[in-house]
Amino acid sequence: MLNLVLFGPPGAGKGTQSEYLIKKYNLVHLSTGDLLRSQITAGTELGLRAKQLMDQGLLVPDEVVIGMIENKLEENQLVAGFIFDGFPRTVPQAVALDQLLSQHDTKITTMIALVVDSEELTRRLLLRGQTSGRPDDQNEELIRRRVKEYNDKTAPVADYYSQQGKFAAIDGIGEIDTIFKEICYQIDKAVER
Ligand code: B4P
Repeated sequence: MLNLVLFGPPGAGKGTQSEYLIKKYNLVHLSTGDLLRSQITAGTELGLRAKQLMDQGLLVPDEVVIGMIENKLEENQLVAGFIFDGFPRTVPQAVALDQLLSQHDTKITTMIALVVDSEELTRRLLLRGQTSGRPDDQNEELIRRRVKEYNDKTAPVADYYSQQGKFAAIDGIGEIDTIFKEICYQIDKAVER
């Protein structure tokens, strides 16, 4: 199986690149952000609790997102692989993911990190906020809080994969197609290892 973690701060291009990657490599796309937003739309209790945190630019509790991923792995047993988009966002989530994958006799192939500075992230997210209807994209202070949350809690996840020799960083500024080609190059290299 090919199991990718697509990593980076909010607005780095994870969702954007995932759309191309799932087609090229025939992967199942697991975006915890999308899964949480569908719970919010469905008006579930979990969705209501998550919305309160997401609207403040904060992460939702680890056990909530780990449970969602666990369910999705159960539902998709005979697939070519997964792309994890926006997950893991904390080291405990990364540890839980390794455990879940090993129960399914598989593991992470590599993590690809998209590197984008905070000014460009703010510009992109405010632009997306004009049409996305996402409350967390509509206010500069909130976007800065999301980036801070990323730097405090999520950035250490890169070290976790780096220590396993499964990490590649890519410049996330530039043409979407150029970035996609660089990601594919890094994936193909990791598969050959
Ligand atoms: P997510 O849905 O994961 O949202 P995101 O970080 O904003 O990234 P996204 O993938 O949507 O954006 P992209 O970079 O593609 O998370 C939302 C919230 O959910 C979190 O804040 C948190 O509260 C919660 N959550 C999710 N997962 C969690 C977890 N595991 N644990 C705890 N909480 C969790 O794109 C951004 C914009 O940039 C787009 O408009 C795109 O068009 C543009 N763009 C992309 N590439 C570009 C390029 N190369 N040049 C110019 N623009 C580009």
